[in-house]
Amino acid sequence: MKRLLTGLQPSGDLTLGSLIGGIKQSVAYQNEYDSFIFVPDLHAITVPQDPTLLKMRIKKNVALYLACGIDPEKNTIYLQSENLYHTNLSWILECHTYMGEANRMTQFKDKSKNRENVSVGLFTYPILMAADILLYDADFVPVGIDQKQHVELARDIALRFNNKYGDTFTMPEPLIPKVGAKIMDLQHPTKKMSKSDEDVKGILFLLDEEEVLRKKIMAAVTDSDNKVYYDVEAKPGISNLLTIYSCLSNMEMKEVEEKFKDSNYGNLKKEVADLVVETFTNIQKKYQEYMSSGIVDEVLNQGKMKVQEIAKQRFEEVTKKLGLGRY
Ligand code: ATP
Ligand code: LTN
Repeated sequence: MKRLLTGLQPSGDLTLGSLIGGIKQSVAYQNEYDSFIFVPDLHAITVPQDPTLLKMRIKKNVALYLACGIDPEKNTIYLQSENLYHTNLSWILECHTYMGEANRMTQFKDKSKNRENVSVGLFTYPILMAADILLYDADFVPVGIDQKQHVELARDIALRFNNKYGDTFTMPEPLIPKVGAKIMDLQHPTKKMSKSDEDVKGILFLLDEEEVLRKKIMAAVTDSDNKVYYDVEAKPGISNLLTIYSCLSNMEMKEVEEKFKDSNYGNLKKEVADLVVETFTNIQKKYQEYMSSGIVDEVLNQGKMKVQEIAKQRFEEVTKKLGLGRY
């Protein structure tokens, strides 16, 4: 059975973008693939975090995975920091990554812009991500378009390693959603909706209350032409709303365009808001149940044992090939 693996950083509360780019695809494929979903908490500390908030968000992420439909019977769910092999393998992969390659990562360029005291961890972040993926022989990695370059780096490192030391790592493939690969900020529709942005007016958080969601959607930035159709270049705001509707209704974009072709912007926004509220309210109900039960710790304990075993074998194979250690 092919393996699928993904993770969502606990660097902020999860958003509609996290749901569509990361979680939804994992849910869709969980019957077909051996599925792994984890919390990359070590990735979160590449930028400053409040320890109390971080601890809370780690648990929240897992409860949200479950509430969004990740079935603990079909998925291995675990924390990155509870398996030391991730960072051990990351070091080895760093020693097989060229500075030129790491320098080309556009996310680092974006995230280090206008920030003081950028950490070395933010720079090496994609290599830790490669370790997350290669440690478990993942065939498919569901991510939004912003992470595609990182999965490609993992492939390049795997290929180099395999060529030098013999077949070791599986070549991972990114799984990018056809629609919704980049959900845009409602206030700045040419910019990705990102959970760690300070200005939250354009971000739909999975745990936002109904009133807040409606307010944010009704205030979404559009244009003045008052015709509803999909054209990312000319109408980024409207195209984003249509994309959100298409992803949450599972309707093709053509059908969505047809449905709204005679609507005004107010109507479109109201229908998008209804659908978002319905989807999020369902998630929130389940989330509350999972948070107040012991299931989060239960699944994490099970996941931890399983992944440590898998990772140990892979790591020992790697160290042996490299000539490290004594045996
Ligand atoms: P940060 O702002 O901290 O960088 P993020 O929101 O960009 O966070 P994560 O939540 O860790 O990133 O991303 C989890 C997954 O969701 C990744 O696969 C990412 O590509 C995807 N994702 C995040 N935001 C969006 C978005 N706006 N549209 C589509 N996919 C997204
Ligand atoms: N960098 C990713 C989170 C992440 C990830 C991974 C995703 C860390 N390791 C491995 C897929 C596979 C992000 O979305 N910000």
